[in-house]
Amino acid sequence: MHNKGPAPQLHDGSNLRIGIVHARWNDTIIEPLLAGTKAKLLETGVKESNIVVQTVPGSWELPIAVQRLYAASQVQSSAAGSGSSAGDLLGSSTSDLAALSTGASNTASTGPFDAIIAIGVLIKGETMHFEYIAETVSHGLMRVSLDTGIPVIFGVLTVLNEDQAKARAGIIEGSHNHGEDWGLAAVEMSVKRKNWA
Ligand code: DLZ
Repeated sequence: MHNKGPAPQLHDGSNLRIGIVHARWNDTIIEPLLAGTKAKLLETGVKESNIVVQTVPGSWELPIAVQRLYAASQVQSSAAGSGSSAGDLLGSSTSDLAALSTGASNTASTGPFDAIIAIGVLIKGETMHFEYIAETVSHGLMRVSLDTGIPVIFGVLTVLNEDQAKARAGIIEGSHNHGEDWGLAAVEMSVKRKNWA
């Protein structure tokens, strides 16, 4: 398996606040990707209470969710103590990934996110649907990143079949979990963005 991700850099995530929005399509692939992402965030020192996880139906909904989640976190930090949280804006999670997607971490912390990770799995079907969603979501996420000035990590697999997805989610023996790269990228880019401000 040649695809092992970027050469890792170690950065301290202990002062960071990270949002994750994931789609609920292809949840058997999403689940290990989300777990890999969270594992790396925690490994770099990001506190559990500073990781907010929200879900949307499909990848198409990721750009608007990332945009609103970030906006809510900004409002919240300027009106600290109001009792609302960025998590409230998108409602509570109802996915089967409940253990990873809900809990105290969704409401405990406040303040603007340093980065948001968008996770989805698009698997090509028989129509042009895949092409439209993949291209539009990619552009949408980049637009949100540049408009807000915060790193939006592209955790969207665009694959031709389920086997390719499994091979990028660490499910197949010896394969690399790309979620781990996304967690590390969020921390690295958050730290670098603060330094470049
Ligand atoms: C409709 C659809 C299809 C066919 N395939 C996927 C997919 O592979 N991955 C994914 O995340 N979402 C898919 N969706 C759902 C769309 O992203 C979106 O949620 C719906 O079109 C409603 O806007």
